Order: sequence, then structure tokens, then C-alpha cells
Amino acid sequence: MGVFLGLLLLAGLALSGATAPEITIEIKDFAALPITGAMDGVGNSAGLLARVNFLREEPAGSKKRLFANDLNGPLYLFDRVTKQFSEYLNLNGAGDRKGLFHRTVIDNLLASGFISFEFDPDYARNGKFYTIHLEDPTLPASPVPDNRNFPGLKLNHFAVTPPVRTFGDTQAESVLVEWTDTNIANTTFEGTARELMRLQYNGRIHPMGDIAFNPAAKRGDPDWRVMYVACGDGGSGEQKTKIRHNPQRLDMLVGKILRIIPDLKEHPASSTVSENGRYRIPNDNPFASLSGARKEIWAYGLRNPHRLTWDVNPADPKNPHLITLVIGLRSWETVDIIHKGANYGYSEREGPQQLKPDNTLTAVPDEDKIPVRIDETATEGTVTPRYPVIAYNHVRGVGGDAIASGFVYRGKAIPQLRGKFLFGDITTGKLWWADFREMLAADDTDPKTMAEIHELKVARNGEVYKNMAPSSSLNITNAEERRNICLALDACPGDARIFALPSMRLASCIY
Ligand SMILES: [Ca+2]
Ligand SMILES: [Ca+2]
Repeated sequence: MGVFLGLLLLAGLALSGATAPEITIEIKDFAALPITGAMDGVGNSAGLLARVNFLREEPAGSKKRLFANDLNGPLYLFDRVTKQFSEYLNLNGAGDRKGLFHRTVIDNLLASGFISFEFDPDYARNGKFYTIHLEDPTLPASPVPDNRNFPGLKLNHFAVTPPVRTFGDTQAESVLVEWTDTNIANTTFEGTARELMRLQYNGRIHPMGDIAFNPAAKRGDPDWRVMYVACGDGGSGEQKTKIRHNPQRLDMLVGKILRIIPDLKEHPASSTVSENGRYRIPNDNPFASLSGARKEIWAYGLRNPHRLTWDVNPADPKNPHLITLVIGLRSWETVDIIHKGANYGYSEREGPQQLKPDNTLTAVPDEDKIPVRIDETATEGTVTPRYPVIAYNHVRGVGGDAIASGFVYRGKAIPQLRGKFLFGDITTGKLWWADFREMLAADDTDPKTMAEIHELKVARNGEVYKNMAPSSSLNITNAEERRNICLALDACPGDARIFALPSMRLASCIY
């Protein structure tokens, strides 16, 4: 019981069975995050000792450093040689917290606080990376960062952007910030920050969730340094008021995947400067010339696409795939392969079914069309929605309750998992795999065809468990018992170690 939570290295596996191979992965302790929660904390977040959300390898070539963020505020550097975490930045300046943003909001409603970060594809040269955090715009504090504990941050040119309007009430704002560290060789931040976007949210659930760059794009390619941003719907799609249409409305950025160019100097001939003047928008975005639509939108109709991942098959590097993992409402947790301009149906569809206005599910209608909504009243024809390639439901014991992160494994260390999509479930701690070729075959517009998913078992200290959270008291409707499983993969070609990042309550975990 020594390690209460940590980064766990999935180190090996055994194979048995004939048709669908049963795969058991062996887990080894890797590291434990510093405590940012409270031992006696209550609720879903305070009671967790730390809330690690992403782990990413620094893409500067040394392979020595990992970065990890904690939803409670810190961005850590992890030195693989000394096995030590050091606090590089802290975004949480709420109340008397020592971080940068005094309006940071962290509450018991899951994704909040410091949500995600990603490195610029040219980070090794330019020191740039990007963060997403959640703010409460009604707090009586400045939205300008307070650098008293991070004096290396120069604020001379920092400017807050006008929020991008979302129809309905505003309870939160997701803020996307670009950071430039002028010296990536040391362990501190020194440089500048630039607010790129501030997006209004109707509620505090399903915020802007993740950032991804196409790893197949090289300097000179049209997608080089083009950012994809996953925006949750803020809980709008499940409401029975007019905001229910927000994920479908093309004049709203919530419930969408966005595609933007953070650097105003990049791709100037093939893009347009955004309304707020802080980023560019590629002219070949699907709705760039549709009157009334937001030009930033790449794909739409998504409830909570809280994780993005790109797959590049080394055998077919010119054909990468953008994948999102979407937390569902009534019954279905899903994985979608993202296509330019596609409508993933929410809140008129969920998983392979139709979602009715009372939030119950029924079969997809024979005439499978939904209106293309431009704004509150205007529509522009109809569209056949796109369907997920993986869906599992909320059946206790078999399914789960909130899909976690995932990725296609292309590493060398575990050959049996190569070409497989690995993913987990936040609540139940289950891990699954699916063959990515099956997922591509299921990406056919037919809601009935899906990739088959297979459970991964977990071995630790000689014992084999059914999942990452074998507590018998597991009640998947009880948020306090969520396991908060995240998975991460390091970027080293040919290494690609897998990490599992659970954040659990003391009493209900095995580690
Ligand atoms: Ca530095
Ligand atoms: Ca299908």
C-alpha cells in the first residue's frame, strides 16, 4: 500500500486463447505525483491526492523529461534520471493558491482547473507550448496572470481576449494560452504568454478538453503547426431548453473539433486572421465560406470529446487519422474517427442510436438525416450523421460509464499490442483494446458496424486483476468512486512506453 497513486508503467503481457487473444498487462510502479489534494477531502476532486490528467514527453530530443499536469494547478517536469518532479508552472491562483490565474475554477465536477497542455511541433526550436484551463468569469479577480511566484513570466504584452460567445447563460470560460519559454534547457519558465482564445461555456462540465497537432505534418506541409482543439458542449446538449442545439449549431464553438493556426506568421497565404486577431484559420476549413458559420470548425456534433489522439501508421505515413474519445450521456461511450466537416450527430444521436428530446434512446430512423443548423433558427439542408467506430454502454459489469484516454500503440516494446487501439474507462478502471484495422473498416457511415473491443487484464506483484480498480464496492453511478484512469504514451520512436495514470481515493485503490 505504499504508492497511493502514480504513473504506472505497463511493462509486459502474456497471451493465451485462440480466437480473440486474452492479453494481460503487467503494471509496475513508475512515479507518484506530489500531493495537491487533501487526505480528508470530500467529493470527487478534493479527496484525490493528485489529479494527473496528461503526461507528455518533451519533444526536444533528450528523451530525459516528461511533463505532467495536475488538474489542481501544477505543470510538472519529471526527470527520468533523478525520478523527481519539479513544479514548472502552476496555473491555479484561485483564492490564496500560488498559481497564475486568480479566476481558475476547480470544483467537484470532474474536468476543471488546469485541463490539458501540448507542445508545439517546433518546440525544440521555439520553446512554445499551449495550455487549457477553466475560469469562472464572475469571480472578482483579474483574468491577467499574476506572476509573483513565477517572475520569469514577462507580462508586458499580455492581453485578455474578448470571450467567444456561446448561446445561453455563461458559467465558465475555457482559456487557451500559448507559452514561449526562451530557455528550454533549464527547469524553470522564463518568457511570455499569449492568450489565444477564451470560449464561453453554459456549464462547468465538458469544457475545452484537449489539443493535438498532426504528427505526420512536416515543415512546409499544409498541416504543419496547425492545431486541433477538442471542445466539449458545456453540458448544453442534454438540456431541454434552446441551448440543446449548441453542439449542432455552426455559429457556436462548443461541441466541436476546431482547427486553427496559433502562430500568426505561419501559413499566411492560405489562412485568415481570427476575429480576435490572435490566431489564423486555414482557408480550407470546411465551413470557412459558409455564411453564419464559425470558420474554426473542423467537425461537429460531439458531446464531450475530451481526448484527441493522432495515429500515424509507419507503413502508411501519408494517411494519418485523428481520433477522439467521447463521453456519452444516456448509454454510449464512443470513439470517433474525425473527418473534415463531418457531423457526429449529438444531441440528435448518441452512439449508434437516435437521442430523443427527452434524452431517451431509440433506433436511428430509416431516413437518417438531421438538419444542418447554422444558428438558432436558420438551417442549410440536411446531413447524414457520422457514427462511432467503437461504442460500449453503461451496463454494469460489462460496460463502463465514462471513456478515458486512448491511442493506437505503434511501439516496439509490446509487439502483441502493435496496431491496437488501447483505451480505458474512467469510472470502472477497465482497460480495453481494439484492432485499429477493424476500427477503420467500421468507419463506414453504418451505425451498426463497430470494431470489437476486448478487455485487458492487469497483473501487479504476481496477482491478476480484471481491471485497474478491482474494488468490489464499485458503483458506477457514484462519482466519488471514479478511478480517473488516463493513459499516456511517450514519444520516443521505438520505445513508446505506456503509462497508466490513475487518480484514486485512498480507501478504494489497490496501489
Ligand atoms: Ca526555461
Ligand atoms: Ca460503422
